[in-house]
Amino acid sequence: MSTPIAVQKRAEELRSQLEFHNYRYYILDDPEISDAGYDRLLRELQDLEAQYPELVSSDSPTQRVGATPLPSFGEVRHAVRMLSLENAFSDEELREFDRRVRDRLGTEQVDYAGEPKLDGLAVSLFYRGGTLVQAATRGDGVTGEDVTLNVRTIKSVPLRLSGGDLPDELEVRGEVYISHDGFRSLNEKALAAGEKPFVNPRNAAAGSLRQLNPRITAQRPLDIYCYGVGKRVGGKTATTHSGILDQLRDWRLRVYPGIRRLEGIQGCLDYFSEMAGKRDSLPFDIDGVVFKVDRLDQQAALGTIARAPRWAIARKFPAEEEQTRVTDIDVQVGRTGALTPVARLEPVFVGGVTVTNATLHNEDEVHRKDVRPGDTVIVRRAGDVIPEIVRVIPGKGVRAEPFRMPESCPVCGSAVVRAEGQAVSRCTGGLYCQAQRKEAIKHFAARRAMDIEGLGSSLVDQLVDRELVHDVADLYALTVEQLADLERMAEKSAENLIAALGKSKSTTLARFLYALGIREVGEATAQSLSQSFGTLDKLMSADRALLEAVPDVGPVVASSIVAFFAEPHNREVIAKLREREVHWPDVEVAKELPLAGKTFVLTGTLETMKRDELKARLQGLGARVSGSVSIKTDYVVAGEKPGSKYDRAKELGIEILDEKACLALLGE
Ligand code: D41
Repeated sequence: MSTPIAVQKRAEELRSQLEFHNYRYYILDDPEISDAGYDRLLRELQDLEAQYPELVSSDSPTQRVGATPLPSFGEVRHAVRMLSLENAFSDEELREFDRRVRDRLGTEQVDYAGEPKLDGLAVSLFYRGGTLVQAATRGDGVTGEDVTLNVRTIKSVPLRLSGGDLPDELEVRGEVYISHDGFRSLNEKALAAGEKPFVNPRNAAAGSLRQLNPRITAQRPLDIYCYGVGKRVGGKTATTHSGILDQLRDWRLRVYPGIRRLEGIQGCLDYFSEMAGKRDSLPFDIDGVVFKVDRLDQQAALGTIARAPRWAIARKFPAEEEQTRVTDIDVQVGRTGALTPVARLEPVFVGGVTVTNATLHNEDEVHRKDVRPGDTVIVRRAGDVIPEIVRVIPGKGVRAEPFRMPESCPVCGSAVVRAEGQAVSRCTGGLYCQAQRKEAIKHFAARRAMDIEGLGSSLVDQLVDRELVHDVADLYALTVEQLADLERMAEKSAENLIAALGKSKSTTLARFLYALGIREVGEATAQSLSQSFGTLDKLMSADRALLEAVPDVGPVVASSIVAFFAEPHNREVIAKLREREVHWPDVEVAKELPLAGKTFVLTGTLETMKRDELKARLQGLGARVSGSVSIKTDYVVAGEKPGSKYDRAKELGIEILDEKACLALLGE
């Protein structure tokens, strides 16, 4: 049975439409039809081909993914040798290249084409009569591997060329790569499937292209940019490299849009700076820029030495990844007490600078990468990002012990704790630790804490830097003379500050607790604690269970409080504060909290505080705060623009308090 002419025609029509839409989507990145529209066309063609199998041709869009895995790759001898590129690692080396080119050509200025150097794999695509018939890796330049079935699965590789002046035979060269997005999603999938992730996009591209099963390759986000032509028979030849690239584009091959003609060496230097600036924002890895003499007659005159053309050079960026050795792992303490492990490295030039340290972020990160002193590691520094250890290179011989977070702070010796479920380890000596001094003092002096007027941030910096103050208690030993000596401090303001310090000594337990800067203890919690314990000594000797009985205090807050007061350094500073007459009245602890048994509902926007804050304070006094109004509700607190809860309260005849009335209830 022969295929009806009308069917043959329709199949041909569908193929060119599909090729065209593929081109719009994958090459121009500007689709004309929806994915569903594309699928409809594809399905129609698949149906026709199923009905009339003799219609199927190898360049049909239905035939991208081959069915059967190969036993191994065949060898391909390149019709024209695939040359390699010489490298220039500095502007000076690039200038020397240009000088050599001009000397040989005997001209004053040579024009170049500049293009990014993609960090992927070089391949050659062989088209006969406009149809892709073979694809090969570069291999050693003379012979490569036959990866035709795999390359056919790359959507941006046309199975059929289109356009005018098509050569009878055309060997296109290009770079197969995986974009950053593609790499990320590929590795997410690998991790989800419990497989080992790829170390970088280049390795992922190489691994994907060298799959014996093209069905696997078809699922990899491979892409291509074409940068040149090898063998060519027939068709009209361009006279410049940029002209060739224009032809490739016309034939629907994918060519990088930012390739430019450059005038002389200055053009090259400018283009290099431009691309260096763009490097981090490009959606794929590049490791440099390639410059090629643009005129083909000049290329021919220059010729080739050894394995590289005299008319092209790669100006390489500094590598973003290098190998070095970890000499030690130190632990740094941040100004809020967070401990950060830092790898000390044998100096290595990477990403354009010499790197001697790399952060390891936290304990889990060190263990995940299993970095130990003495290890050889890959260090990465991309753009302005801080250097990182990518991975350890397994070595021979005995390794150091696995890293362990110190149990005491390397700065002040206080105990180190790591809260449950958190990645950070922290020094608990918040009041004492030199690393946290400035932050602790600034917080202590804040308006809502001890309210020391005039003790601002820069003044604290000066006091600490000049070693006049080591901890918050030292503030109360300062003299007018000492203060008047500081920058931007007159006698009068020094006197004012001393007066403010004096005034701040008389405070409340809640303020004092908040001022200590205990982690997780904000104003509302400090209130709650003060109400529940009444005295500092009772609070300091409370255990976790007792603390957790306080409204608004959960296990994390309780542990943080226990750890803070367990640290002798903190207790010393507190004792010193009391010796220097910081005092507060004891708080009367109601047998039963004043609002115990009362249920509140909050609605609308409050003027003086956040709803959560009011909620915490009400809870501190024993109240229950509910989200909905019912007959069990005792009070509804209504702020600005109250919602339906307000109407409901009115309906049920429940007492409605405005903000002021509520604060009065809180004793303010
Ligand atoms: O982007 C690239 N990786 C790239 C590689 C490029 N843009 N141009 C290239 N040009 C050549 C010559 C000049 C030799 C035709 C290349 C390569 N070669 C190349 N890729 C791998 C080895 C050589």
